[in-house]
Amino acid sequence: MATKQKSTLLLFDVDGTLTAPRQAISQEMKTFMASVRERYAVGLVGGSDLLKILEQMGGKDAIHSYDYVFAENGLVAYKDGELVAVESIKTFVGEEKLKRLINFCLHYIADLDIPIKRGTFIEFRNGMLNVSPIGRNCSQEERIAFFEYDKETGIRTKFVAALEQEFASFNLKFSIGGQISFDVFPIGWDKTYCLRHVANDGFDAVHFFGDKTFEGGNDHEIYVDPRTVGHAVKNPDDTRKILTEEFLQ
Ligand code: M1P
Repeated sequence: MATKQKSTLLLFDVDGTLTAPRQAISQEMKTFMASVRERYAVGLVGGSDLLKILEQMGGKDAIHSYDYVFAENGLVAYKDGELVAVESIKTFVGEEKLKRLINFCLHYIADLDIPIKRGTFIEFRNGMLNVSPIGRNCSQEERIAFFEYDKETGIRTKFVAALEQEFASFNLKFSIGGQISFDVFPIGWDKTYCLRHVANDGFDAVHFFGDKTFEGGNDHEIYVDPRTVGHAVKNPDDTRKILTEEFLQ
């Protein structure tokens, strides 16, 4: 077996790249990623918060299964299982602006006539807000139904357009990355944010793998960033195929 190429970092999006959306990683993929880590430095960068990422990656111990775990795009950053940085949207944007934004979202959702609504319409995270018209505590079936409904009606796209217009001066990014929600964070706090945490770690190359690399997708900025070599994948099987063919020979 080749020795670990410590000078190369492989960074992976989570949903749609290592797992099905919001689902747990398969045992097969978990074992495969462990074998990749024998040869390369490996990191995760997800839009979700840490709890959700670790849940998907097999539980709390998963923090030790990767060299880096970047939750909320790297606004919450772990290296070798240790917390190294946390950024706060509250401090950065300020309470007054946040309140206006949250009030607007709650009014907008209240006026939305969609088939069903559940609870947790806004999830307040360290580095971002996550806004969901149906509510985050919908069931898996309700999630899929909303995703299909949204594809037909563009509920989230219209919501984002209204926010972009109303809050044009706030320098915020509204990013549709998953199935039932969108993320709100200051411009620049997309997945490229995590790259500052590896900049001084001596890597010759940083490869990024993501499924939403198209313009408007939440993997786009880091995929096209000159500091990374981008790989667009279709799903976890495709990720494995590319890694096997291009990195594990
Ligand atoms: O990782 C992509 C997105 O996953 C979730 O989106 P949803 O619940 O809408 O499928 C969220 O955690 C979101 O923040 C994240 O960007």
